[in-house]
Amino acid sequence: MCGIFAYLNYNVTRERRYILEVLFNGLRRLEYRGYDSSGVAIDSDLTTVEGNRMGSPPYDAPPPLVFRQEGKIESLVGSVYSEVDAMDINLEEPFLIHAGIAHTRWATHGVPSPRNSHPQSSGAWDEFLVVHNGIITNYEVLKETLVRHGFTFDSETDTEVIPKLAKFVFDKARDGEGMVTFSQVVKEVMRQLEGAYALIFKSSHYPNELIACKRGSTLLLGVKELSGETSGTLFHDVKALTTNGKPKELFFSSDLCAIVEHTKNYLAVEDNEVVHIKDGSVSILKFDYGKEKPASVQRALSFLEMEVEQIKKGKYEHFMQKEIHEQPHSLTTSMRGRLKENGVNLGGLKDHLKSIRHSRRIIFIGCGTSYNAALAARPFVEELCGIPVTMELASDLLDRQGPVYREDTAVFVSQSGETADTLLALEYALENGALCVGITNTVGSTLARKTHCGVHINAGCEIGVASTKAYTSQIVVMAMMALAIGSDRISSQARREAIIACLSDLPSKVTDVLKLDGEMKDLAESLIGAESLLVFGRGYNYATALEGALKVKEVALMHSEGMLAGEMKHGPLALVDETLPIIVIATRDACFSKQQSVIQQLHARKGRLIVMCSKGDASAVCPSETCRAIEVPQVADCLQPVINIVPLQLLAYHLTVLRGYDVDQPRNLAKSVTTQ
Ligand code: G6Q
Ligand code: GLU
Repeated sequence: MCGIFAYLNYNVTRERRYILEVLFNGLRRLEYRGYDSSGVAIDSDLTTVEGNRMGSPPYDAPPPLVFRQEGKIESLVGSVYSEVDAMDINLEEPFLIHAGIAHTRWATHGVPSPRNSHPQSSGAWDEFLVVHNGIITNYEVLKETLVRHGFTFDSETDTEVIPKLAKFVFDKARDGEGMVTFSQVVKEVMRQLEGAYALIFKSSHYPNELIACKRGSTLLLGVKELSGETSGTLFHDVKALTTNGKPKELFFSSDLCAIVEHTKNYLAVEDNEVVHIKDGSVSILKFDYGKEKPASVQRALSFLEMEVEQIKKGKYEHFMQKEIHEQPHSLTTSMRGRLKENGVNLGGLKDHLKSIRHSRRIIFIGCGTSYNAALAARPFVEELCGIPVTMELASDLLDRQGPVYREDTAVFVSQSGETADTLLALEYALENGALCVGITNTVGSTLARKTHCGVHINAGCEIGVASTKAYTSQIVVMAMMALAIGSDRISSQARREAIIACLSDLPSKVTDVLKLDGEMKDLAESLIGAESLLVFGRGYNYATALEGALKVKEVALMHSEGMLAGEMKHGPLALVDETLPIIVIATRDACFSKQQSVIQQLHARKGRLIVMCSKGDASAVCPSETCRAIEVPQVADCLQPVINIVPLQLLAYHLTVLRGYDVDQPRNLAKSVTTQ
């Protein structure tokens, strides 16, 4: 949800057009997260500005050019180029050093509109500009104070207090001692802000400098040296890397997806840090508000294990389609280096396995698809670990303030690692003393940083809002986690070995099940006009029913419900007639005969049946010729959910395309839900 991007070139000449394109591309990479408006700020020059503005600005450099637009990024791009043209600004003008900032906004305070878009400004002459991700909770108080000091506000955003506060602090300091550094200004602003945020500041008083800081929201810095390339080395000292005057490019982003095409050397900014780029060097100050003086910190750059191909569609039409089809590969990368013949090796968990084994219960906590993945994992975690597992939707745990104890292991599952509800539940579990384990796809995410230990699912960047490959990789990672926790139980050794053998074979089985693509498209055609869809599952595949229905709901915008088949007679049966399509998952496992009986009962009520069954079972499970079968390869019962979800993902995808909806950015949804 929403995104920040900034680009600073140092000692390397870049034309204004090039700079704009880097900023626009950064925004395009962030687009998948969801947004409603966008904006950029770049430098002008005196000649272009003086012809367009009245009076004499109180600046140390020409005021910047700020562009803001509601709607899609391409409408911002179009309007920037036509405004630039109208203002007669030279797009080929070269800059040896330049700092540009950009933003995609997901409105929290004030409707989506150009005036509420970011960068938000300190006022006339745009002396301070800010892009912001998050919410400032005390903005009303700050606004009142600033209004009393003569500031007037142009937007309805909470953000606008930030650049105005910066100007207030700057003016006051200048009137007093005369000199104040950019980081001193931001430090003072930060001291006054409450809430969760990631911010980037640009100011004409500090030309060619940028400041980034955060509390809560994610912010990453990418560093690209243009001579003496740094790639291949794992860690660098940021200061050493950036104080040598060599040409370089620096990027700030809320997401690694926008950085990877430029550099793989990055650093995750931490809470209460102020990262200052000046003269091509990066300095980091960490504020501890109990103490007067901030401490300067040295940080190492990390190396990003991500390929540029992951952020491109390649031969596919949509990211969701690409991500469904790359599951054999994503599952392979999730297991790479972790699966051994007689066990698994999860580096991020090994020091905590003993504590987990001693815990009184495991609590799975997540939202949406990640919750469903945990639900799919629950039966085998209970079986292999012998520890009771309870399930919590993060928002519900918080609403109830449900009991969490020191003896609990709380496992947080989140693709993005940034979902606000999940992170708040994490804070709650930490306060209550539980051992907190993170399962996430996002290296450097808040979840990865704040949990005691965890496992990255390594599924690669997931761009489609509808989670697909992350879901299957989450299940596989939780299977490996269960194998690791239960590895001291001699009685289940044979079962563990069988699961390990099946895991190795799983990518090829997923390749098989993907061959159903054409069949699922046919099925989607027959369902285009349906108003509703039910999916019945039980046991290992109760989660498959929920997740399949969620996929159809969120992208195809069709009402669909996943239901526990055991509950059918307790209500849902009343809905059954010859028009309502019902998918029953009846692959071979301990629940097979119960599902056969469900099929018979639905058939007896003339239900419009579609049955998912194991290969070769179609004639045995379909009670009539009108019943459609989806035959899938059979794998170990506990891993069957990884196979069974694939045809449902394909069905949701084709239904969406056929119904003419946006596959990758469904209506009203964002990839990471960073508000409660
Ligand atoms: C699923 C959606 C959504 C998502 C949740 C949790 O297709 O993307 O249900 O799974 O919003 O997100 P995280 O897994 O990032 O916490
Ligand atoms: N709260 C800010 C606004 O509404 C920022 C929202 C965002 O994160 O995009 O403008």
